[in-house]
Amino acid sequence: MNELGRLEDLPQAYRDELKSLNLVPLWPSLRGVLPPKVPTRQTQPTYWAYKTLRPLLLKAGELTPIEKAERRVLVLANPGHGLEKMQASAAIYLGMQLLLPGEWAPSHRHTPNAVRMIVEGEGAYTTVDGEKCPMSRGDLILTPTGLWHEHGHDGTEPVVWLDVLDLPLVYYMEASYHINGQRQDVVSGRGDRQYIRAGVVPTPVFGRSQKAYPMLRYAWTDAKAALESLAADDPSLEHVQVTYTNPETGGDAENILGFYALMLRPGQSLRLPARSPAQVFHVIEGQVQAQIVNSTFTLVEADTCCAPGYEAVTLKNLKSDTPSFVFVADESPLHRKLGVYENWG
Ligand code: 1HN
Repeated sequence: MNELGRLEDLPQAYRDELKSLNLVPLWPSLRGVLPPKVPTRQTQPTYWAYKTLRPLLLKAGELTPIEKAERRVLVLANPGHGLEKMQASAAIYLGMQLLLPGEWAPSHRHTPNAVRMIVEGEGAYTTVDGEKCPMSRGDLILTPTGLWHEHGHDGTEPVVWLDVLDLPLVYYMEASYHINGQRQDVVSGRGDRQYIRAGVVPTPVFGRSQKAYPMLRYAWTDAKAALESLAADDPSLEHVQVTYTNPETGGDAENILGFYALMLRPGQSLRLPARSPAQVFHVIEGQVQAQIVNSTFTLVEADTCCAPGYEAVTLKNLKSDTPSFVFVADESPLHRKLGVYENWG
């Protein structure tokens, strides 16, 4: 390939004059911003074990009262981006949040979209846009951009969930901000009850929901039943996966990140093709080995890992007699909207 001129090749006086005028020559940096064939990725394959993270999160519960935290979270940060950037990938933020019995995380709304995947504990709930959503292990709860949300806990044990946000992207766009609010009044009507069966949606006077996000809670019992039914329907089906969708539009549940649940049959090894979006894997049930570039991670329940884009990933169910279930988050909706989505096989 043709070697391009370096900054040092230019006379110092010329460089100084450019700099004083806020001008930069492109050619010394061209290969950096536009590398040949494969993008440069700071996202490293990274693994976070729940067993090691959990005691530190509970310790945060002792060290920092909820009033001093608003949201008590340990961020799962990718060292490739620098820990202080608090990103798992270019567009994905991950955090493990702890809410103790009786605690209250006050109402606010913000521009980044969030979802929560409930990891542990019963009795907590989040109120989103007036809808009180109970939290149980494996449930997915949306808090899309702009909707008020707050968390409460009427139970007796700590509750932990995984937050997945598009914060890094929205922050990069200089579009990230929040507004604090009042405690919400809980309204009647719950999307997880209204949209109880796929293919059959409520039609009041043959109209449709006016809500941009008609379904906010996706119970794990329902997602798991869908996966089991899909697997039983076709024993030869390799990729037993469901996408969390907006039941009114059939599109992705949120605008920027995509969310999926994947079932690995007993002993199954599944190769996911190299696609442009980065991905996150979180084991809801079972035990899974993830092969990502040169790393091999063994994930037990509640463990999480991430993979850079443009790399194939192989997931293996380490359970030989039971299925394993994985929650997946990725950047597909973003890549598709931007027109940069690719599947390299
Ligand atoms: C947020 O609002 C929550 O509402 C959790 O629970 C994590 C991380 C960054 C920015 C906002 C929440 C967050 C967050």
